[in-house]
Amino acid sequence: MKILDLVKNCARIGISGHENPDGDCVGSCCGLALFLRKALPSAQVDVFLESFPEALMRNIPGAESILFSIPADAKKYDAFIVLDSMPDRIGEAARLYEEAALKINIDHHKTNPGCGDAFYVDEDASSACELVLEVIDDSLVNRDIAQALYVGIVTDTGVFQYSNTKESTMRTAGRLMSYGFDHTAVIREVFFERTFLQGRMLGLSLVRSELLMDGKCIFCVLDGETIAEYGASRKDLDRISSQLLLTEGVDCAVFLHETDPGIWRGSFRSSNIVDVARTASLFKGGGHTRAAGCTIRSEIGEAVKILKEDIKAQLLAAGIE
Ligand SMILES: [Mn+2]
Repeated sequence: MKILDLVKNCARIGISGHENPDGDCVGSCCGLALFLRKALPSAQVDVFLESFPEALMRNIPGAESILFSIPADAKKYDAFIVLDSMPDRIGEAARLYEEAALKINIDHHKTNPGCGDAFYVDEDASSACELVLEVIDDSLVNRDIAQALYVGIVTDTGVFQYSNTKESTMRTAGRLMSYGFDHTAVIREVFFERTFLQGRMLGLSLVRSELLMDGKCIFCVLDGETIAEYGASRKDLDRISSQLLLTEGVDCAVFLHETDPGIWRGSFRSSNIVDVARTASLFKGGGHTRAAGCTIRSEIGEAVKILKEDIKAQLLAAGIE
């Protein structure tokens, strides 16, 4: 796919990505928007996203022009592009996608079958940003576009740590670095830095977690009351599952937290064996083999039982335990 072949005659182009946007989501949306504004100077290119951490705002060029709400009288778009997600996970922007004359979807989630009039889904890609770099024209890439896309690759590979990091990913990242942005600041601020409250919530989660299945699974459940006690909200609970997974001997990490009374967010990570996309799909969630998530609306005790049974079955099937 070359994106300009599809949208070169469009006067109004909308872009969005998934709810609770991460570095790959924001980076891919901004990288693509910066490119389209450069390639099609007379076109209007708008990006719609939910709010996201300040560190992404500072480190992703173009993020300052993102729209966080949809005007009631929003005109129809000639093309609407959904990145890093299926169109049903983009919140209110789904309406703009549905109304658009041309619907385009670019994603790297293996649970996405491909949506819209034109789609490019490659589950082997490290990130949506890597796919955006493939569909835009090399000759127009500049430092800002390179930095936006680099943030997404860094985020989704866990700074080149996860198994989705390939030789080609490193080459792509190297190519982006050659544009000369401050890559050390990007990695520190986007990936490693956390707020004081995020650190406290991580500490609390580690204390509250339990080891199961002969130490192969780590499990933590934080209810809404506990979260409120610390004055924390969803953004203060980012990346906890990845930290739990760093426990020696653990293959699968589960972090469940109550976002609203009776509604829970499940975040899953694994290192080698458990396919957590399968686990998340038990509650209509999705993601990747090694990183996935879901929303749980059923009784939590029962849900915990179902999750544990699935993980245990997968470990047993692999001859572990
Ligand atoms: Mn992604």
